[in-house]
Amino acid sequence: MAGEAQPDCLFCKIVAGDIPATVVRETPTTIAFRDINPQAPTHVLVIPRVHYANATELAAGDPAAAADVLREAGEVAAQEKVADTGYRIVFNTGPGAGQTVFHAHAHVLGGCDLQRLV
Ligand code: IU
Repeated sequence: MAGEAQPDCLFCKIVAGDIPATVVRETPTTIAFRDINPQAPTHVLVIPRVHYANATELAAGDPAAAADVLREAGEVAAQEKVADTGYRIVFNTGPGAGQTVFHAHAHVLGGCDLQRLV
């Protein structure tokens, strides 16, 4: 059922504590942890505890959790001290956009000059 943990989902396993992650923030609805393959000095993933395949499905199925993810992305930026210099929030959506883990997540990137794509 939509929103329920998926046994084969790596991020559901992080939520369950079955796979380790370097957690930087937690709320009742979200977890933020460092990306294992950082693309910037600050590269943190913010995930909802509920399982949806991507950000669009999360927003449709659980808008409050989607808002929590976005709010937490800003809190991560502040905590990582990249809020003043600027940061990027990225939701890769679909394999063609580079999504490899199909549990909604925001990439929070900062701490360097980020290449401008859009
Ligand atoms: P993507 O938007 O689906 O491509 O992002 C998935 C990210 O999850 C990617 O940057 C990985 O480095 C990262 N990641 C992680 O931080 N920890 C993990 O255990 C796994 C992937 I699997």
